[in-house]
Amino acid sequence: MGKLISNREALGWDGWFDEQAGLCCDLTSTAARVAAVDRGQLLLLNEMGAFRAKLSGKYMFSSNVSEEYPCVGDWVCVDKTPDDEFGLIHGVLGRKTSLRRKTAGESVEYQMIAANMDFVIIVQSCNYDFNLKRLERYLVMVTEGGASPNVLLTKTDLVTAEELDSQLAQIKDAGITAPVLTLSNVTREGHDELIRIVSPGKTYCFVGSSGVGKSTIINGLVGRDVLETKVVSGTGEGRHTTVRRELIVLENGAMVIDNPGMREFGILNAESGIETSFSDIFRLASQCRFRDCTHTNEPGCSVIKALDANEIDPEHYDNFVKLSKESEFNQRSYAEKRKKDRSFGRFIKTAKKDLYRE
Ligand SMILES: Nc1nc2c(ncn2[C@@H]2O[C@H](COP(=O)(O)OP(=O)(O)OP(=O)(O)O)[C@@H](O)[C@H]2O)c(=O)[nH]1
Ligand SMILES: [Mg+2]
Ligand SMILES: [Zn+2]
Repeated sequence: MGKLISNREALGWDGWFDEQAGLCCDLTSTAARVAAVDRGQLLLLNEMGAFRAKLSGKYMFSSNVSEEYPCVGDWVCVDKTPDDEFGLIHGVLGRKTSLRRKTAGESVEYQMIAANMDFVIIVQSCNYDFNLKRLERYLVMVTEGGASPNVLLTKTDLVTAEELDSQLAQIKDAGITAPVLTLSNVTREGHDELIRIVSPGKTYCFVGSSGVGKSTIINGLVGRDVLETKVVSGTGEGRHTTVRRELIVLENGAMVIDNPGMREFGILNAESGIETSFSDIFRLASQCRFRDCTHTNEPGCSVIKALDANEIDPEHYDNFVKLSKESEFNQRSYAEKRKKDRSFGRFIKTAKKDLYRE
């Protein structure tokens, strides 16, 4: 993180955050960007440099869902004098964009992955990891969070030109309009194009399965091995080399966020993301007979009509139905859980009142 930061704008700050700061920071505190979150302490960056900070007790008590805690890429209000070893964080500024997923397993909670990135680079390796359904799932969540998605296919040295072409054609046929890049960290083909794309002051978040080459790409952008990388088995199973998310400022002033590989990427409340990623289906849906048509078995459904006429790809349609159902189901469970949490909160409050009245 050798790059000297001249001002907050260099870290992605703009007028939008001025407004957010007005809502949560007092005059004595300064803003800083979260570069890493470790157990109990955070690494922050601002024009004073890199420094460590902790959450104030008050902030910890007032926040009860994990989404409210600062994550990589967040802007926070922090108090720190030159004598303090740690800064003290009082608040998290509103997020301009975010990337979050449903936590693994049964629970219905969001897990923040990163915040305030301009672009999310969805990385798939073309030798074993290429999967159109998973790509669509990522695209839904990225779009939902407000950042622009890019697709990056790695390890092109391990497949034939025909295989690569077929994958590119599949992406195009699925109606995916996000820019697609291809790259090999071995032959370095495609590297210059990636370097040309990353601009100063912008933040790029790299996501994808374990072993697809995320950290290798970032090392390539930095120009030296700042991140650990490891050889993976043929299928990429069972290993996670990167264990923490980290924001790195490149020599040219662009910022990149490395992430641990993701196995599961559950979606929650992603209607507008689904609408963007499946815009062809949504266009047809506006002509369905019923406004609440689920496009599965209703009469007068123009989506099913197009499917029967072979105008939309059956797999694309199946994935649309699956993601819509998953999003709706998770959203319903989430709403129920929040309701329960709230009534539990009220119960605690009345219990406390009763206690003090005695
Ligand atoms: N053949 C080939 N190997 C690559 C390429 N890119 C990365 N690798 C290798 O793939 C392995 C995994 O790369 P990493 O960069 O650690 O993968 P990662 O996505 O960061 O993995 P996690 O940190 O576990 O999420 C390493 O041995 C890399 O050297 C590539 O373009 N071609
Ligand atoms: Mg890694
Ligand atoms: Zn319909």
